[in-house]
Amino acid sequence: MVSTFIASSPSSCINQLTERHMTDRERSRCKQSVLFPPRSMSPRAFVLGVLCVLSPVPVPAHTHTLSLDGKWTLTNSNASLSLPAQVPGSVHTALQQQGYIQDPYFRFNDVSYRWIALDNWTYTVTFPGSQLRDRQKVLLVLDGVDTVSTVQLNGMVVGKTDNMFRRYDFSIRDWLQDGDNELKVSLLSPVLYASERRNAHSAYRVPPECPPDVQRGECHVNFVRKEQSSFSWDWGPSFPTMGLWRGVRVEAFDVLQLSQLSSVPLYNSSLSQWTVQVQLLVDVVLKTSGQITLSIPELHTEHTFSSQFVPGETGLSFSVHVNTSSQVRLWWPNGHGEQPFYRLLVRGSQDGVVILSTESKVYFRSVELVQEPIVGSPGLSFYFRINGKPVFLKGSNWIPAHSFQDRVTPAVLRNLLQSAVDANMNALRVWGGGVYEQDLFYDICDELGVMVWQDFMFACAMYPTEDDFLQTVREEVVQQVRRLASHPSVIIWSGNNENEAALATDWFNIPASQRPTYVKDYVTLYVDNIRVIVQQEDQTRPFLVSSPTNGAESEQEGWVASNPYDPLYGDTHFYSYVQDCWDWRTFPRTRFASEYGFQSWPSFSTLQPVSIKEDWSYDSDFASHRQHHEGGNQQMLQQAALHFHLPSSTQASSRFTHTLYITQVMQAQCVKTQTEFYRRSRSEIIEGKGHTMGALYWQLNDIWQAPSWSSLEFGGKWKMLHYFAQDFFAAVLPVGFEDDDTLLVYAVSDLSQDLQLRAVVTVFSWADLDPACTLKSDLLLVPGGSAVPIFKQPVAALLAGCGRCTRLTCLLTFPWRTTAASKVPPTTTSCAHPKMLRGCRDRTSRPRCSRRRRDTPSRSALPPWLRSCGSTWEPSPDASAPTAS
Ligand code: BMA
Repeated sequence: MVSTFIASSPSSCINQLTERHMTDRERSRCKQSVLFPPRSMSPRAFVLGVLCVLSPVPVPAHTHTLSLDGKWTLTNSNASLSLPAQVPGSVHTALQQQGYIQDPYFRFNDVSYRWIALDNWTYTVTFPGSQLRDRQKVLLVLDGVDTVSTVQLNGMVVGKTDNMFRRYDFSIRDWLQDGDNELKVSLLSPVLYASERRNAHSAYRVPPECPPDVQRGECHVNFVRKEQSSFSWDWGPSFPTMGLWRGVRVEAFDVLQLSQLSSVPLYNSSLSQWTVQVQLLVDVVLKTSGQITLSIPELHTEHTFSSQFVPGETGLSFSVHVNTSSQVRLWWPNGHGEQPFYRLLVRGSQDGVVILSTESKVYFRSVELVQEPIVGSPGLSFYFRINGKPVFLKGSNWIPAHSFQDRVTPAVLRNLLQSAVDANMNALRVWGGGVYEQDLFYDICDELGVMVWQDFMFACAMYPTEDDFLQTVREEVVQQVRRLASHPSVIIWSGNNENEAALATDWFNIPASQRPTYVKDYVTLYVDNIRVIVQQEDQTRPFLVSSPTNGAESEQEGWVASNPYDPLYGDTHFYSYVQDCWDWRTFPRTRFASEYGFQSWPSFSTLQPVSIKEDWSYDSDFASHRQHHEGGNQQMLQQAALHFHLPSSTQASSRFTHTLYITQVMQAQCVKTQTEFYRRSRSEIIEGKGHTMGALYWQLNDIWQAPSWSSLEFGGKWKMLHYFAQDFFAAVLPVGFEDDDTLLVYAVSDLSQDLQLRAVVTVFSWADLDPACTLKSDLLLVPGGSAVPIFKQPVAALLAGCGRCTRLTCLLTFPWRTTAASKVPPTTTSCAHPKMLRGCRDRTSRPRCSRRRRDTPSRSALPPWLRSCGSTWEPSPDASAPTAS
């Protein structure tokens, strides 16, 4: 007997009707759902069933899929609460939607609603069993359970879950009834479960036991395979979520079905040929044989393979050699080219009958992580070559966009990722304390040319290595690599966030005698398990064990380097809140800066909906409650005070909003200084250090309305930093800085082609918008992908040559003259901290400052804090004083 299955999600849908039985409307709806799969589909729609075939070939049988997404019932442990709940969804969201709780983000509700995650909750739904039991195999597929649960069908336990990052398939045919079937997913409190697991691990502790008090979080999250930041983080609240956070469905089939399709391109430079490695994961019920045809029509490539299907879950691998006479268009990161894709068609047949048919996108790009000796420098390089071209990674770090993942809509994702691209970013690191993002995240990154540094979800902790823990992690890693491998945006896998550093620099006061135990656990988890699996599953991408790490050098040192922050190797994370951030000498001249940053507050319009009038002061309980980084609010003021006069309005609400604003000014200027330092260090080796090839600041987005290192506020609004990023990540950038009382201007170019550039330094008095003088360099060659000094002059001589200029009375701007059409942002530098400046008038004298000659730079080209005067400052319209509501 021959049977057909229709390919796995997202490009399949199910049913019990053949296409012949479909109405035109159903057929068209079906085709649409293949192209644009709905977020959820009601059980009724699925009971009706729609047959989707991607080819017009007659189909004798098929997979029958019944979606269980939609309305379920949610009950707490003593049944005092019972309410409708949406799947996919979470307990918190359901309680809020049904009016049992307020907005969890309002004021102190994270603490008020702590009880939710201390209770156990059960999701229940019923579904019809008819037509499912006729099939040879029936699977209950749970795409994401958060987290620890027992799954029962008609009172029988059919499976258990303990990992929110895995898909679970449970065989349920034997427990199905013809009529209604009751499915129950009983979730344990993750907080209580974590505590039990910790208590069971008595031989030695697995730190940290709990987060710092300032985070108001829960303990032992490292014992549960769930979003680590859901028990609180230094930028986020504690909402230990529970729920069915991804889809649920029943799949019934007779012979086989495809559960996964992935494809990765490999380039053979000696043959100048691309090969696409295609992997099909097939769930086979009955032994059968057939033919698989893989084709990329646009590249005139088609290969047919004979296959044996043996019962069980089988991985089938095929190498599709692309026709060498076809011109392959490559996928490039944003700013380096386009992001074209090709259609890969997969067709399975037996005796001329289609038994499998699906398609996916295939992109062509190669990636190498280059770690090799550098002339004139000890250590090793650390940079990415994409399609053979060294690329400087410009971007930031991504954290979960909401505590409740069901609230991360396609619009939210698209808005945040578009903002990254609008700020000239080409890379994001999906940080290891959050979640492996949903498919759409990577689809958008593919489309926009955003490279993804993908961490595995382990952060800032030691982890247990019991067999069951390792086993669930192994399954998680296999599944995630297979799910994400086809995305060209993903350019590197990385084992964890900061766990090598935590061990190497002893964050957790581990006694020296016990250190070998922890190093052994570390190597067991990240090297012997995760690394081995990733390298088996994906030979096309580099794997790093941690971030920060010394990379190849860490490996030499037994995977835990003595100093994983060494600027001569690998990547670094660097934070310093106390030193003057305008002094670039305080920054490490690293090979690759994967984290650095400064906090700021979000704007008042973002805070207002989750606060009330009494919260609107910098020393309110609310202001300290939302600050989860010890001393953070004071650090921001101290850093701002190094450069600016702090707000001193006697009106409390104005003082508050002005203070929010000044923290954003401080943050923007600090991150700009640091990023410009990294970008101008790409071509130099100074005192053995340099060749910096990446600047990913911490952090892109926010999880709630609170102070953090982000450049985008919760809700997507741009902080001042994000506007600055648009400039400091521009493809061609002038960087001005002082070294030993000498002004230097560097030209940084990420372009492929060479440029002819002339630096034009214009000196202004703070008292007047007419330039005091202008100096020009010769026209100089700036090679593509380089940073070169193009202007150098002692500051004293430069200012003295400009009439009555002094450090305190004048500022410098660098508009550019370039032979290329590329947009170059104007850059401005002050020779002194604004609070010390002389000559700039306060607001009452502003009319005088509006005089401007036509050929002088526009006032709006200056950063906002320079647009106003140094002795005072002016908030943006956003930061206007609040009105009480
Ligand atoms: C880094 C990150 C996060 C943290 C950030 C700011 O270490 O990996 O853990 O939120 O610093 O402290």
